[in-house]
Amino acid sequence: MLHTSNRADFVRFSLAQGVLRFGSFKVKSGRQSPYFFNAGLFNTGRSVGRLGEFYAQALVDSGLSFDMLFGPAYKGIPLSTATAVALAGHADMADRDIPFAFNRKEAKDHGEGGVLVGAPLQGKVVIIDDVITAGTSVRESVQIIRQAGAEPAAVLIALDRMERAGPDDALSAHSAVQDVASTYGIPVVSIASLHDIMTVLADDATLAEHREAVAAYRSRYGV
Ligand code: OMP
Repeated sequence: MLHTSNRADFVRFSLAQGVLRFGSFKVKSGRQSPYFFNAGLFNTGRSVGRLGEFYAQALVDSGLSFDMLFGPAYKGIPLSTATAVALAGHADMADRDIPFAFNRKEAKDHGEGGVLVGAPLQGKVVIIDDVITAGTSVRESVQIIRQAGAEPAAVLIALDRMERAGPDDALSAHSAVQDVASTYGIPVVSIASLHDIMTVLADDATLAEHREAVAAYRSRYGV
């Protein structure tokens, strides 16, 4: 199955690039996580090109209909660019040439001006990000897209950590990703998830030492 292999292949690729690491990491929520995914380490031409292909494949596999991409500053800028390039070369996209746009963090008062750069926001827009932690950047993107009269159609992320939001003594029943989907009424598509990381851990004997900590973290915080 192509879908499954795109997911597992992405986990293996992230491991090979040093983007996905096992160990002990304090994450934004304050939790001590046995793994960390640092998308900023896709930092060469070849690796960001391959990353774009993984995003493009996940979007095509989702079957969702869309007109363009939006990448929130800063991290979303190379992600949306690389994904648009990959979509242009994707066999299932026929002759479509997908436009993309991104925002500036600061509005310019000279030159072309404004906060938006790239193609005009119109139609069904896919927001591209790396990891959703609190959903702040998604909220801003949804506002920007709606203000332009366009329609947020989906959020496409690299990794869904599948963990419940909230403090330890009052864990939410939902993950940040599920909250984003229900708050805005749009699907969140991920290239891979914690589930796929665990599949690769189970398959790869060289990673056996990390299985227990990841499984324990998932049973404590997982959805
Ligand atoms: P936003 O702040 O919602 O854009 O989420 C990105 C944050 O997630 C960054 O602050 C990262 O430190 C964090 N993060 C990862 O990038 N990868 C992880 O595996 C876990 C986290 C996290 O802190 O939850």
